[in-house]
Amino acid sequence: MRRARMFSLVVAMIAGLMLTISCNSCQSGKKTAVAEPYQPLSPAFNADSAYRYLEQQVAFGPRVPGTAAHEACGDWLAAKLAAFGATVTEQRAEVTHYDGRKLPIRNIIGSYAPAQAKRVLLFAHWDSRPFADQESDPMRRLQPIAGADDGASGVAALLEIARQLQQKPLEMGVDIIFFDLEDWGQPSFEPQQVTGDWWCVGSRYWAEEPHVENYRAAYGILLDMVGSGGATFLKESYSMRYAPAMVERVWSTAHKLGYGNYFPRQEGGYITDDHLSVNEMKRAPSINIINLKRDSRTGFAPHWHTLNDDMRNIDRNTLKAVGQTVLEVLYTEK
Ligand code: AHN
Ligand code: ZN
Repeated sequence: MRRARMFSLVVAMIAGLMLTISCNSCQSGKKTAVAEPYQPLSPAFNADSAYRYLEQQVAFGPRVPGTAAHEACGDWLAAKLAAFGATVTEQRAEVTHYDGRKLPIRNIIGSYAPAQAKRVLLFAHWDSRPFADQESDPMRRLQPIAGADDGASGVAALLEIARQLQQKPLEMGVDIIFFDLEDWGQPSFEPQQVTGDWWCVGSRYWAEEPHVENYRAAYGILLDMVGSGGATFLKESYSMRYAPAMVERVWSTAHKLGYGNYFPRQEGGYITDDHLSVNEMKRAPSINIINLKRDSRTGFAPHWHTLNDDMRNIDRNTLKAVGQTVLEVLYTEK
């Protein structure tokens, strides 16, 4: 017994010594051979959670302003923001559209630390387009789109960010705005194109009449079509004009996190989108993170404004790349 115990003690000592040596050598090897990986300061963005919020919006049916599905989804979005600890404000209005039709606007705003002077604005549109006017079949063009990517994806990422903001509060204020009536621009199949601004109507209404008087934020980030596989967020040109420093900060953060493939350092052209009025009215220097394609007919992904914009295109990895990048920008703010 004594000999056996002595033997196992010696074996344990030798094993321990070898472990120490190998550990020392591997550590010193790491220090010389591999650069220190970037250490994120943000909590982990849960892409499964974002995916579920996306599915839940699509399950209401097309979120076309004036429909029951739109109203029900709006109630659900406001309740989600409230459940995630935001102070919720709604802005309702009515506007006259290009065809003389009266359309309702319902902007939904969730605020964190509403009394803080320093603020950041995050936004996306929550309505979906009433007509799939990029379809080739004229009958199919009249149907509303599901808007999984165009609409629901940006909102889903922002809901997951809201959930994270509740769990790990920031000192600065954050406003999350879901803008309505972005996507009811006059359809391309109508022969008489009426002059006017028929896109991004909800955000223009808010930019002119914000929910808080003299509203200003340090910067703004718009998420538009951030859910499809193989998305490429080219540097949108209004973003470069109005907020070049933010473009640089967001793109370099994405590259540090390992999402460089989604954020090529290439310019993608001017896109009339919800960030335009926010910039023009000087509410916040704002950028647009939007999936742009240089080699497509429309400049967007092939499912854009077609009946194919449904769950089949949605890829959790894209939601993760965008969501984690935005979170990291927020949690590295000084
Ligand atoms: C225009 O095509 C004029 N603007 C694109 C903005 C948009 C529509 N984003 C999503 N749907
Ligand atoms: Zn659209």
